[in-house]
Amino acid sequence: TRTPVNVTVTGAAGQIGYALLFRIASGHLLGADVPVRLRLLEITPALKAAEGTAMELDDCAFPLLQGIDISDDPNVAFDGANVALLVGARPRTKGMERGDLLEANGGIFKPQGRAINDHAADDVKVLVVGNPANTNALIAQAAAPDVPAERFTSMMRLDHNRALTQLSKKTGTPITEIKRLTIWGNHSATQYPDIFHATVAGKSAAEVVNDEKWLAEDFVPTVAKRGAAIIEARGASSAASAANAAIDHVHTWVNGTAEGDWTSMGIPSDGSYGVPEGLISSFPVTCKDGKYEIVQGLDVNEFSRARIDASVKELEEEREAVRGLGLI
Ligand code: NAX
Repeated sequence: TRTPVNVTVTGAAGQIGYALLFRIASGHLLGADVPVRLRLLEITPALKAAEGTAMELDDCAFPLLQGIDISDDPNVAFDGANVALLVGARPRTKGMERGDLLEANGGIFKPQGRAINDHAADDVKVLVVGNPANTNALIAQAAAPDVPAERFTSMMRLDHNRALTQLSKKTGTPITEIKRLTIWGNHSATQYPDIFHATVAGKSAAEVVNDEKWLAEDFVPTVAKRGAAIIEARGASSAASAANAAIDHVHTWVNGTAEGDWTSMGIPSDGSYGVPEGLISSFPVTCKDGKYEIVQGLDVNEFSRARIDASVKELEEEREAVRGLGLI
């Protein structure tokens, strides 16, 4: 029998946690033959709710689930973590300025980064879901100097999946026939979903669509504002789709991208495509053997350049703000 993989999930009692944990336990995160041990981190007042979710996990009798630990101490929850899913965050509430939001999240992600640094397994892979995800990932990464920076990633896969479906609907092509879509930049309304390198049933997506007005005025804003549209419709933010994207992100990172295709991940920039080094920004990446690489050599046209630059500028401003707050 294989040694179980330790998967730490923060914000385990929240709505994404509720959609995520059952899929991890049933083998969708790492594979149908990989046993897992769940380590749940919650704040003290939510421990009881986390225990309730753990009771339901027990009641599923998942063959792969080797145990569940619950804690309100990051040093305990990240102990031996091979995969860390940082979902819990401080949401923006009415009247809150960006500086307040970043500061409140710094209070969460800095100690968690430190705990990962001190207690996680050597091979730890970190995915930050909690918003502002890219900058929260930067804060955690900066607090973990002993962990290779590239292990800290942020979730852009929900945006990527949203873009896939919009393009699939527009072109009447199944999702499986769409390749090489890219999300660039920040997980925010400035993100840029790029179809200029994408293919639809083997043909250039931009040529198949052939409608720059749709691209600029429909596709890009629909993908970028989808989160708000879900809140408007559902009365609550995306949860099952976010959990699904977290599963996809880690599964792809561990098991690889398909030949000839790529995905989108928020990762520390190496300076590629003019994105300042160190910013955690979304890039087109291929994954193999548990490692990712930025897809190099893509032509970036004027339409794309302006939008990538705008999103990267926002990330730089967030980085400046957390620097000013002493969080990185
Ligand atoms: P919920 O409010 O339902 O759950 C969050 C949970 O985190 C709560 O149970 C809370 O007690 C816990 N928590 C708070 N501080 C914590 C800490 N210091 N340690 C451990 N747990 C802590 O939110 P939910 O809908 O689950 O969303 C979670 C986060 O995902 C939010 O920040 C949200 O903005 C973000 N999202 C990110 C997305 C992305 O694509 N990157 C998309 C979906 C989602 O909006």
